[in-house]
Amino acid sequence: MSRKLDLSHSLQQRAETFFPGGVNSPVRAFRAVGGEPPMIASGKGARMIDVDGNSYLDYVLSWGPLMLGHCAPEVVAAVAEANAKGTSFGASTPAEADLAALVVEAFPSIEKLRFVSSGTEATMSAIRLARAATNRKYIVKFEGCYHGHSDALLVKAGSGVATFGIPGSAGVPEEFVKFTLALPYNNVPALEEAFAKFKDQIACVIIEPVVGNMGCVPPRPGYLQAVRELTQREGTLLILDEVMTGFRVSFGGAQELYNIKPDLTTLGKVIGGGLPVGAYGGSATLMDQISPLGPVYQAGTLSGNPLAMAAGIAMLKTLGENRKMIYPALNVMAAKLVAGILDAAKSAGVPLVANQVGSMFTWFFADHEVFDWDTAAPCDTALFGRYHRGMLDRGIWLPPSQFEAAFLSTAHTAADIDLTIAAAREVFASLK
Ligand code: HOZ
Repeated sequence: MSRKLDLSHSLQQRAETFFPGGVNSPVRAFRAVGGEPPMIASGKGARMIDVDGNSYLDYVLSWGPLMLGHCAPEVVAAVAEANAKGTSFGASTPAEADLAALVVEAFPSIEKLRFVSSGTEATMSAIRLARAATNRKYIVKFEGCYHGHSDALLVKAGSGVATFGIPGSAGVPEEFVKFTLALPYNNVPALEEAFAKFKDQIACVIIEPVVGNMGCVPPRPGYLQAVRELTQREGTLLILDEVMTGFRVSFGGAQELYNIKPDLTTLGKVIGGGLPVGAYGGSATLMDQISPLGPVYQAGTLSGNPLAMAAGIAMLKTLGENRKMIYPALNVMAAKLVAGILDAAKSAGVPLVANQVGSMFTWFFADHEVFDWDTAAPCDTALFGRYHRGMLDRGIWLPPSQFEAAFLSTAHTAADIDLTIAAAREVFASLK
């Protein structure tokens, strides 16, 4: 079974003359799974079409933002309306506060926020604020968590850094990361030890409350509560990085799902409705330390961009108005998909385990529980690559890395789930 990819192939070759690896973000090059990365022509609902006319059922959804699928009519209409009025002004527009009001209502821990253009900017700025507010230098992150590509946060990171098996990034002087402590996820004693060793020196703990960037890895029961208690006890700020989980695992994010009140939250992906938006926010007291009210500088030409705000408002309004139906339905559908694929693997004798939180999930090619980076790393990535190629050949688009989460949208149907499980049965049978 193989698709025709002639046009994709020649366009990829052209792209390689312009971009490193032919891509503008490394994981898109499919290097970890092998095979040709198709060039996408369009998307509609749960499907994407490549330039050669092949259709794919999409479980990546632009790496999370597209909760309503591709070209959701509400989002398309809102962007078109905003577009007709002007694409960017470098001055404030009313839509910024409209989107902020929706965020603040959904996230009670956020009184004030700042819009930026990416998750990377959001986490980098939140950390700057945390250091300023505490007058401390050290930060704690967790192995396998990814918080964007700023220097201090690439240490033992997930996502592409994990996918390519590199410890961090070249070009980051060791002096720039000497205040970054990378600890194992889901491990309370390791955090206690760090607090004892760096007493009164840790500005913040930044964490993906449900990790998406080493594949989906949920917090063990009580873990986030322990992190919250320890940070509070030590005068350290807790930053929940909800770029992936915000408006995804629940309307109010992981902090609503697990009942955790962080000091700062970072958001992105879903809040931009598929356009580039990030945000960081927290109490008014903390956020008022940001320029021009306070001494912490952060700025952006396209921050609060009117098209992105319009897309975000349409997305959050639609999700908010239908949240009682959307989130439970996605959870049930995802559970059915996850169980169906596990069953298919079992029948074929392929070792596979899975993690799922709401509409975020990962199947790991392993026969042990995956709860941190040390348990994620030994998964059979070669087998994952063969599985990925087999599924793609059958029109199923999965994340091109063992260490990325897959997602569902409201555009996916029960028939899509059945079709995906049937495709997986064929692929698992061919893996022997
Ligand atoms: N931050 C996204 C989820 N891991 C990946 C996007 C990318 O690296 O292109």
